[in-house]
Amino acid sequence: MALLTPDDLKNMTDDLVENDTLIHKLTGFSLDRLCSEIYKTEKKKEKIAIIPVTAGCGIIGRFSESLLFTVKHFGMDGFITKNTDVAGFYEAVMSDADIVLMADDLAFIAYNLKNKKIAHNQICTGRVYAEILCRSKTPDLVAEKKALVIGLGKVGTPALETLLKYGYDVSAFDADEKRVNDVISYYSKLNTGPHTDLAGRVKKYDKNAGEKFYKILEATPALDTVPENCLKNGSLLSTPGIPCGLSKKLQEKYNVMIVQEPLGIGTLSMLYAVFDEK
Ligand code: NAI
Ligand code: 2YC
Ligand code: MG
Repeated sequence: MALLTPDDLKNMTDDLVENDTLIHKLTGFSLDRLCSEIYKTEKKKEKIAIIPVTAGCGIIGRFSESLLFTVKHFGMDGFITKNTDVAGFYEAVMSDADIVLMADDLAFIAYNLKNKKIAHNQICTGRVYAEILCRSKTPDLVAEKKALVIGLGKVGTPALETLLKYGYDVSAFDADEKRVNDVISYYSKLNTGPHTDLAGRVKKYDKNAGEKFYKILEATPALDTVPENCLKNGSLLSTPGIPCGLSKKLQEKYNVMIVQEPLGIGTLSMLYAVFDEK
């Protein structure tokens, strides 16, 4: 499990504001409106408690503060509990919180105490970064219903699923060859029963074939995972991956637009996943 570091979060507030502006330009929706569209939910006046958790590798500097910034930036009522862990959960409930946000090294969740909805960061992150690709409206991007997904882990897999649900043809790549083969064979078996719409539209990405993409999703913890020969001028890279998988040099050479932010976009997706239906 790739854990954030305080250094990953040092520019998080600017990153979130800049990405919100880019997402609005690409999709016509600000990030909170986009999340409301995705989940068909709306915030009311929920009180959101952020509980620092000391388990495993312990508290990550700036993590709770970054969550609080995200909550407040989008106009919601939030606070960080004074206590950590179980005492923090007790404090949240006694403070009449509606939603708790808390993370150990294995899971970062949002739990709505009132409607009992629960959301997982990796699932919600994969979904929102893929939705941004699918809903991007600039002329070239709209025409192309195909995408390249690099990284088929706990974030990349929900992203792949989201692209398929939009009817995209997906080229999939992962450093783990077995993982790629498992994903390809899983979807090729879906040509019977209720999932025929997902069947066969996933193929193994071949770096040497030189196929180019306007829409690329990267969800790996590695550098330089996006190959130059997949890029078009003006490609859109939607990537939760930390660090960024595309070099600055290639980004500038191909005028690549990049949606990338270390925590807030995924967190807002989690919150809208647990809000009440509209
Ligand atoms: P994971 O470990 O479940 O999946 C990562 C996948 O990338 C694995 O299948 C691995 O084989 C593959 N991979 C590793 N190196 C590669 C390379 N050089 N080329 C191609 N594939 C490679 O990790 P998870 O949970 O899916 O997270 C992926 C990335 O997203 C991590 O960097 C994590 O820190 C980040 N993340 C970012 C969030 C955000 O809000 N920005 C939220 C959650 C995760
Ligand atoms: O400060 C705290 O409360 C820590 N227990 C938080 C630990 C978060 C560990 N997870 C991660 O760093 C990554 C993030 C990208 C979000 C999901 N996993
Ligand atoms: Mg994010």
